Parts: sequence; C-alpha cells; structure tokens
Amino acid sequence: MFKNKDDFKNRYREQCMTEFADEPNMLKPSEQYLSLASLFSEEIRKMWTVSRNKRRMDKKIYYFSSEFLIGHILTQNIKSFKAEDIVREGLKDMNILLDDLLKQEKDAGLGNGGLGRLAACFMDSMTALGISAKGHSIRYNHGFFRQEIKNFEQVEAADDWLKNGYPWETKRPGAEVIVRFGGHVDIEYINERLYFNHEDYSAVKAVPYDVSIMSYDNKEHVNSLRLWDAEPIEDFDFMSFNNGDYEAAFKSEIEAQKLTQLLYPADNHPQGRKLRLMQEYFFVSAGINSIIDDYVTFHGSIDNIEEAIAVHINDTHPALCIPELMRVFLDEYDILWEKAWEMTTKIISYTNHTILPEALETWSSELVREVQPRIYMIIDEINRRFVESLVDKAEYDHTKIHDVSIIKDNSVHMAALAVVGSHSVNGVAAIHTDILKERVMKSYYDIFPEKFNNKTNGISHRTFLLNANQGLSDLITESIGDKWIKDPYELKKLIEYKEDTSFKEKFSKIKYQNKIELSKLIYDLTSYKVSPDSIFDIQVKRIHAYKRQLLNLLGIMYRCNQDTQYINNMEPHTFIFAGKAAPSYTYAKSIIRLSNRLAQRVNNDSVLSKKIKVIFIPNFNVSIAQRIYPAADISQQISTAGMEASGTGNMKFMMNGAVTLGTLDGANVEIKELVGNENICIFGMNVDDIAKIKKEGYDPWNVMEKDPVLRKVTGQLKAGFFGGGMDQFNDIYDSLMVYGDQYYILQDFHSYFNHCKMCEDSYKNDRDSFVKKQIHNIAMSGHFSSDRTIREYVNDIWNVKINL
Ligand code: 26Q
Repeated sequence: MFKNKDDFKNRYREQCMTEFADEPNMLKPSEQYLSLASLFSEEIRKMWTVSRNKRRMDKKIYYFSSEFLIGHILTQNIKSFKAEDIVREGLKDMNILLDDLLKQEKDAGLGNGGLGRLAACFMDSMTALGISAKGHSIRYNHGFFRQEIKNFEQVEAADDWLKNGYPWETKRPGAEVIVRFGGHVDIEYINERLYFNHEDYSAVKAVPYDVSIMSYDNKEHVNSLRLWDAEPIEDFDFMSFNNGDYEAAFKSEIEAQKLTQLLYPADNHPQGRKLRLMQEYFFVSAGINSIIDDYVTFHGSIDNIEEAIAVHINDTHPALCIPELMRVFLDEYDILWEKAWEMTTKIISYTNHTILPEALETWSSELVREVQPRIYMIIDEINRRFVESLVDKAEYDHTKIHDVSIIKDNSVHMAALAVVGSHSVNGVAAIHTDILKERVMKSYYDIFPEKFNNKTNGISHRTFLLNANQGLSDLITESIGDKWIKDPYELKKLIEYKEDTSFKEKFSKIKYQNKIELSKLIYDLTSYKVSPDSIFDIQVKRIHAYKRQLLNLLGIMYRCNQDTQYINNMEPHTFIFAGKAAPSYTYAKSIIRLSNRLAQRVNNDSVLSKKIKVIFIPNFNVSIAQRIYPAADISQQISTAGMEASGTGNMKFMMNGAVTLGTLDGANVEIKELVGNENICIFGMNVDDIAKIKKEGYDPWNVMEKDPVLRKVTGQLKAGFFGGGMDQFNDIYDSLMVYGDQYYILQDFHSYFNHCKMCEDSYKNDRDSFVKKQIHNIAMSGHFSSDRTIREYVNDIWNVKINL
C-alpha cells in the first residue's frame, strides 16, 4: 500500500490537509485518528471493487443478524496491509504515537454480547478463508449503551458512535430499497389465480451503508457488512416548512428515524415491543430485496437463485426472511407456492442460540398482522400446510399438532417458523444441540431429524490472540513460526514447549506484563490498586441469573468470613468482574451493586485487602475485553448446567492461557474433552444431576443451615455487611431463600468453593504445573478458532467451496 515510510508520511499529511486543513501534528488526536482511518478506508474501497469483480460467480453467503459487535477495526485493517511498522515509524517521525490514535477509535457496539460478537468473528473468518459473504443488519444510531458506575450502581448513557462520522462505512443511495409496513391486503381472483394487493401501507426508505471487512494478510479479499438505515420516503416538505409549520415538515423524518434509533439492550430476555418487530422486518425486507435485485440484474432472471445464494439466520430475529422470500417469489415473480417453498427452504438455514424459555421469540398474531399483513398471511399459510402434512400421520393427534404449530394461542412462534422454513437447524455446542434434539425441540426433531446438526462456536484467534496479546503472539511465532495465524491448529505444536524452561519463563513474564497493563487500566477506571502478583481470577460476561455471578460473589464473601489465620494463609487473589445488565433487569442490577459494594468493603479493609481485592470494571466492550483476556489466570465459566448454549468468552480466555474453572455446560464440555481433566477445573452438577434434583425436589435451606459460614453469608445479604444500609439486597436474598434458588447456587456452592481452593493451591504451591496447564490450554485452543467453525458451516450447511 505504501512504497516506504516517506510515501506513507506524504500521503498521511495530504489526508490530514484534505480532511481538516492542517498539519498532522496540529490536529487533535481524534482528527489524527480520522485522517489515518480515512486513508486506509479509501485504499480498501479500491480493493473492494477488485475483489467484487473477481468473485462475481461465487456462491454468496448472506449472514443475517440483528447484531454485529465488531468493535474497533483500524488495527485489523493496518495489519491486513502488513503496514504496521511503516505507519508506526512514520507517525513517530511526526511526533504522533500510533497507540494513542488506536485508542481514539470508538467501538461499533452494534450488539449485546455473545450472539453479536459471534457474527463479527464469523465475518472475520469468512473473509480470511476467501468466502464471498455479506452480513446484513441495522445501522443503529445508538449502539449498546455505555455503562457507568455511579454510587455503586449501573447508570446507562447513550452510545454516540456516529457523532464524529464513521470512516469505515460507505453510503450507497443507489442501492436503496422501499420497505412497506401496515395497511391491508386485498385479494383478487383473476383467471383462476389469486392476486394479493397490499394497500394503504406506509413506506420507509432503507438506505444501505456498507462497512468493509478485511482479514489478516488477505487484502485481495474484502467482504462487507451491509447496515440498513431508515429514511423517510417523502422529500422534505417545503410547503409546511414555508408555512411556518416547522415540526410538521420534519415529522415523517422523525417517524422513519425511530426505526433504526436504538439497539434493544436485552439479551436472552426480550420484550415484545412493536418497534423491535418493525426493526426485524425492516432489515430483513431491505436485505432480501437487495439480494434478489442484485441477482436478477446480474443473471437476467430469478431462475436458479436457490443454487447461487445461502441465507443464514442468526437466531430467530431475522426469521421473517422466510415469509419475505416467499412474498417476493409469489407476489413479485409469480412463482407457484410449491416451487417458491422449495426454493426458500433450500436457501435458508438457522442457528439457535438459546434454550431459556423466556428468551424464545414469540409475537402476538395481531401485532404481526398490524406490522405487515401480507407477511402474516404467508406465515399463516405456511403453518396451514405444515399442519396439514401432519394430519394424515396416525401419531399426530390434536394435542401434538397444537404443540408444533407455528401459530398457536394467538401468537407466532419464531423458532417454529425457522425450523419449518429452513433446511438446516444447528445448536452452538454439542451439549446444546443434544438438549435441542432431546428436549426443547424434540417434537420438531421427530418430524425433521435430517435438519438438525451441531456447529460448536468459535472465536477469531486473530482478534483475540494476535491483535489482543502482542507479547504472547510474538512468543508463539518465535517458537513455532507464524503458520498458526492462518492455520490455528498449528498451535498444538506448543505442547512440547511445556517442558521448555526458557519458554515457560518467557510465557510467565508476558502474563505478568499483561497483568501489569490490566492493573493500570483498573486503576484508571476504578481508582483501586491491584497487584499483578496476585491471582487474576476473572468473570466477564453479561450479568444474568443463570450465569451465576452470585456464586462467585458468595464465594468471596465466604472467604471474608473465615478467621484471620485462613486469610493470612491465602494466596493474594484479585477477583475481577465486568458486564452489563439489561436496563430493566433489576436483579442483574442488584448483582452489579453487590459487586461494587463488596469491592468497597473488602478493598478498604486493612486485613482482608492484603489478600483479597474485588474489582468491577465498568463498560465491558470489545476493546476492554481485549485487555482483560490476556491478563487472566483463572476463567470463571460457572453457569447452571444446561443453560449456557455455548459461551465464547471461555474460548477467548483459554486461548490466552487461562485455566477454566467451570461447570459441564456449553462449550466447557468440549474444552474439557480437548485439554483433559488435569488441565481444567470442573465442578458441580451436570445436566442429568439437575434434571434429577428438579424431579426429586430441592430445598436450599437444607444446604444453608448445615453450614454456619454460609448461613452468615446469606444473613449478610439481609443485614447490610457492606454499608449502604439493610434491605438493599433483599431481591438477591429472596431469589435464594424465598423463591427456591432456581439456579442451584447453594446446591453447587461447596463443590464450587472446593474447586476454587484447588485452583488457588495449584497456583500457590506448584507454579510450574500451573504454567504447564496454561500452555496446554493455548496449545489446544486452535480448535475453537471460528475458522474451524466456518469450515463446518461451509461443508455441511452452505455447500460452498473455499478459495484458499
Ligand atoms: C430478541 C428479541 C427482542 C429483543 C432482544 C432479543 C435478543 C437479543 C439478543 C435475544 C437474545 C440476544 C442474544 C443472545 C445471546 O447472545 N446468546 C448467546 O449466544 C452465544 C453465541 O452463540 C452463546 O455462546 C451464548 O451461550 C448465548 O447465551
């Protein structure tokens, strides 16, 4: 991209002049960043066109997801061009530090957590593997909220990521699409055919913004993420403007803008809001129509489209892709139902991310009809035909048919629609897929066993190892070469370094240095000082009852209630938490308050603070995550067995050399199988134990009353051990002692605590064996690269060839 350092300097200077009319060193850091980003962005645009033209005939993967948590991308883009050294040195000559500029980039926080970040990792891997892929989502004007901690509580602030412009997007007004809402459908019968006319609808203009996606050292291949924004259709109403009705002139604009204004901040606990359903239909309809338009323009007709594209839906949020494809085939291309259905199911595949009953999406039939009546009609007809296909089968009585219906009790069940309307249904970890087949989706599995398959999640090892942990990446490359960047299974070669003293020393030094860096960040963000000589024991993820941050907190409180001798014998231990609570989830917010209160209590106690520190890092996001994983010794993955579909944080920690302390849940099960029992710390009940105890009945009081310390700890939740008065954690206390401890926190407590001790002791007494475990985890982590996951999707579901 740049011939040499001077070439870079000239072009950067020029860019600064064009963007901000001043010399680089006269600009503010945010302006220096924007100039650098624009310089790369322009270069990428050139590659984009080349890449597109080269791959015109490829089968295309369209990945529909209501969330893409891409975070920041400048680092990645610089690396794609292998330009890091030139840029760093060139900027230095101008008295500018590259690292300062990198910090200026705002995270594109267009996602809640796991599901959204998975979509971003998949884009990275598809690009690295040379697959022609396009993501479709929403250009939320406000991404996931910024979390501040004030007076121990979470306070939400709006995320303004677009305020200074986003240099990585390209607006494409030429590709805009009209999306229709509301109205009613008139049916006409002409020449023995039915025609459906959608009348009195309101229309919104969907305008795409394409974000370029590049991957490491593969600048030949640029994919894109198409983010849809909503604009009013009517041109600016000059009449009312001139007549002085200023507000009316902007009204339609205000209405359209509402659609893409915000990302709903609830994961695994959606509320059935009309605007949310409209968002889903908005990006689905815009995306599907733009895909079909492109296809027909290029091929001259709609024929064989089902061979040339794959549309993947990331959970049920984009499940309206199914009726929308049907609508276009039937109403716009006059294709008969049977053929249209065959084409649709061949195109669509679906991933399920949850078994929590409260997280499964359902919408009231009235609402769906109100938002898009033609779409409702099509879902109704899909359901009618599906039910009809079962009626003749002897084993399907009324109850069974009702059980599997897409529409029942006046609501539309999106997971049912997704299963019936796709050719592939996958879970995200082996145990999760088994639970889908055996329990949650058993009645569909009985009907369509051939559709069900597992695709264990993965993470981009480029984002979470290469870019996040420079020290460790350099050590790995120095030891086994750099092939692991393209083939992560190469990491296995590190196994033999477990016996290499010099490697182990270097590894420990790097881990220590990463802990120093994280300590600095913690000091900046919380004003607490922590020691890099202590164990860094970390649980970072969304705050949710089933993830059991409370188990971790009770463990800390349990230690605090031991005698002085116990405390003095402890290995210094820093417990680190981070994660956001959905703004309406009061229990989760109480957990955040408890963490911060406990931090204040412990960190300021003259005895306890010598051995224990508790930290809550505010505003967990991709950038902060990349600084946390590299510094971890222990990774806590302690959900109630059967409830975490997969987890991906567990993989990010493992890849950076942390030992997992976890339950047999989600992908922990597969981590255990890979690294072996001696390199992981597994505790607590498994899925079968939970089923058994559920059946037999469980009384948390029995556990609590047998253990005086635990009794004291639960008492402290009520009596205010933390300052801030009594009763502030009543909801937490009640969840355990009044509402029957649904997540079996007390039942698992002793097993948890003993295993914490074992981890701690192995760190304290046999550091060499602990370091070996860490290295072993890194060596086996290649399997959890999303490159592996994408290869499986490609071979088993999408049926495309990899171009590398
Ligand atoms: C749905 C409707 C209305 C509003 C919001 C939502 C909504 C939004 C986000 C529902 C769920 C989500 C996110 C779910 C999620 O992140 N699930 C996680 O997915 C990961 C990737 O597969 C898994 O590793 C995690 O186990 C799973 O919890």
